[in-house]
Amino acid sequence: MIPEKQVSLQEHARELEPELAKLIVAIGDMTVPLQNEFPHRLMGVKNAPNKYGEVVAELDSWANGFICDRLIKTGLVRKIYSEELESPLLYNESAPFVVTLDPLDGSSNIASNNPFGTIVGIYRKDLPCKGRELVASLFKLYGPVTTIVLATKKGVHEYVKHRTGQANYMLLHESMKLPEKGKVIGFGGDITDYPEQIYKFTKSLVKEKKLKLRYCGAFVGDFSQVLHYGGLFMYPMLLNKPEGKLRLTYEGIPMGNIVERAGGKSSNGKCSLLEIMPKDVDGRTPLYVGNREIVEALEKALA
Ligand code: AHM
Ligand code: MG
Repeated sequence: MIPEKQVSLQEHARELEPELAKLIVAIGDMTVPLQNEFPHRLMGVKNAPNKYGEVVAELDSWANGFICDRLIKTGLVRKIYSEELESPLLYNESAPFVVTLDPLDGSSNIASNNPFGTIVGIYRKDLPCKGRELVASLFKLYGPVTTIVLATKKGVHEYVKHRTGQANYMLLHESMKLPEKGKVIGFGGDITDYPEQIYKFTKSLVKEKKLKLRYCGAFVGDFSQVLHYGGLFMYPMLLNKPEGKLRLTYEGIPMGNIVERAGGKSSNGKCSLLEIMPKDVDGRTPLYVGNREIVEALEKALA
């Protein structure tokens, strides 16, 4: 639903508990200084790989430091778990929230100027705990326009950053729900590494159900189109990587919360991503998110 009058994120967040609203507004306020640095940090990689042994883009590493610093300065965050931190950052034991962070999802899109984003999970409890414990989760998409999609118990709302005016983010879509009929499919990983059932299922979505393949290479971008047009995004189990690529805590759970609150379904192939008790905060998971009936059919095909 598109709201009739312009409502800022600050105003709209008044429906939330005040300290949660404050944290979310602070996350929105980080956008301008963060984006101002993008042009200066498009090139280069860090010398040391991250904890997954992956090459880290200079922008990814800087964004992680910047966002962690700003989160700490809110005084509302007691611990940060980040995809780009070796170990969690315990800062203020009396602060209310524990935050998970993928500072720059889709970092291989930096060099080609394709979309990338930031994924955040907000808990009151410390990890490990199931995704059902999330108080809120959101992603920012730095695309042609910058958006925040926020999921709380009040629903899923999308805000867009305006270039002028005092209030930076304005409500764009309130109480988002996935369209009933899915239109698009996006999938990561090498198709030749897909198990037969997944390959067949994917082919049937394209050939029989006529879903259109649209893949941008950043989970945030591919997820956003599923939210708007309906369909499926997956980074499945692969023959050589049964756990897939995406991380349960930093990527799967926060986005699983958004899709489920928008009426869709998340899965690791067997159950909801929000029902898994993570054994390791850095663990990976096969990931399937989208319209409920599509994800259920996929679970069936895998059973
Ligand atoms: P990143 O957080 O290191 O950028 O990795 C996650 C990204 C996702 O955004 C995207 O869905 C996936 O990796 C793409 O991987 P691939 O290039 O293997 O398809
Ligand atoms: Mg990342």
